[in-house]
Amino acid sequence: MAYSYDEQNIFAKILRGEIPNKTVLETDHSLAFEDINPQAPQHVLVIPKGPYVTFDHFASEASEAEIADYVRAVGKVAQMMGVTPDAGQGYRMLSNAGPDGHQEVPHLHVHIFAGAFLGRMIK
Ligand code: DGP
Repeated sequence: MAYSYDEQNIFAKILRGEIPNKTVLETDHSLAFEDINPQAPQHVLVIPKGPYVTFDHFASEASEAEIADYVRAVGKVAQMMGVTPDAGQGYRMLSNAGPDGHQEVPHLHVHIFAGAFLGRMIK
């Protein structure tokens, strides 16, 4: 499966520093920042720095170092948000992919929602 990555997507511009963002965490291969249109009291996006469109694209083409960094960044952000189930709260992770998944920005991102009871689905 060939994926074509659009270098002009908004998250690519954020990674190049062309658009500002409210950074929560930056690592060698990942960036986490606040969603511009929060759907919960806390809503953070975590993206890999590499040019990957979706999770399956990332999983098939990213290096072990990128994958390890990204998975750890996602978990670390939840811990930094202070919302882990161990802290008595909880969170939701979501990654939309492609047209049927209602993906608006074609650069892999995991949403982390928290800060309120989320019900069964919020997006
Ligand atoms: P999705 O539908 O999963 O592709 O969600 C894309 C998310 O990206 C959406 O929740 C809004 C967010 N978003 C779009 N443009 C910007 C931006 O310029 N800055 C930030 N921080 N978030 C953005």
